[in-house]
Amino acid sequence: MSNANEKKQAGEAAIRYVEDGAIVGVGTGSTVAYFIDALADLKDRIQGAVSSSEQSTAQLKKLGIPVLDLNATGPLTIYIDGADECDGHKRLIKGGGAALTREKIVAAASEKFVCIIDSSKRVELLGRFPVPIEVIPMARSLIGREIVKLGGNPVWRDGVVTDNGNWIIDVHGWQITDPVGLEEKLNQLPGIVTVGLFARRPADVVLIGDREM
Ligand code: ABF
Repeated sequence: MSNANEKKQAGEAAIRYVEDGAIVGVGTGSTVAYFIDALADLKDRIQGAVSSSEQSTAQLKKLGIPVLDLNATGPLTIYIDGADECDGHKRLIKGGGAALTREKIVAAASEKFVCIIDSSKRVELLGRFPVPIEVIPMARSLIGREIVKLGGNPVWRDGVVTDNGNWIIDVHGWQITDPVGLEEKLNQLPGIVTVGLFARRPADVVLIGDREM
């Protein structure tokens, strides 16, 4: 099956986790776009959505799904999002779409994180996909030097500014045997806003196509 078909299957299968009356946390990316399309069919049965990016907000609003402020909603029961890589412990690399900061915020506010992917994202060891890191612009070179000390090859995603006005560094060359430890080590570095490792708080459910991992 093509990646696009698997993404569509996963996006549509995630609907089964949306309960009546829910406020749904919504991620970003092409797989999530399929989920948002499917969510539109339920829009009269849910209160609305909390979005993780301007991109998803635009699609939600175009389909008539109310977009709500996380400060007004309180904790969410469900968060649906994609990923760039997923290991056997449901730990993820995310941020290929440059939305990692708001994605991590909405995931942290949600009781259940359902990750929707195609089979090409499933890996045994995280790191083949370069780890996105959102940084405060003035800290780009400082963080780059720190990443080199940690054995990575930092590449500035030139020309990309996140919804929060920050920059992205993509880290190539890591074979991540301890994703939690690496996430915690990077989180300490001044200038880093968000690390694209979702390992301290992994997904709760992973759908590969329409199959639960
Ligand atoms: C988003 O989903 C990002 O974190 C990740 O980069 C992206 C995956 O994109 P796609 O679903 O288009 O493969 O949440």
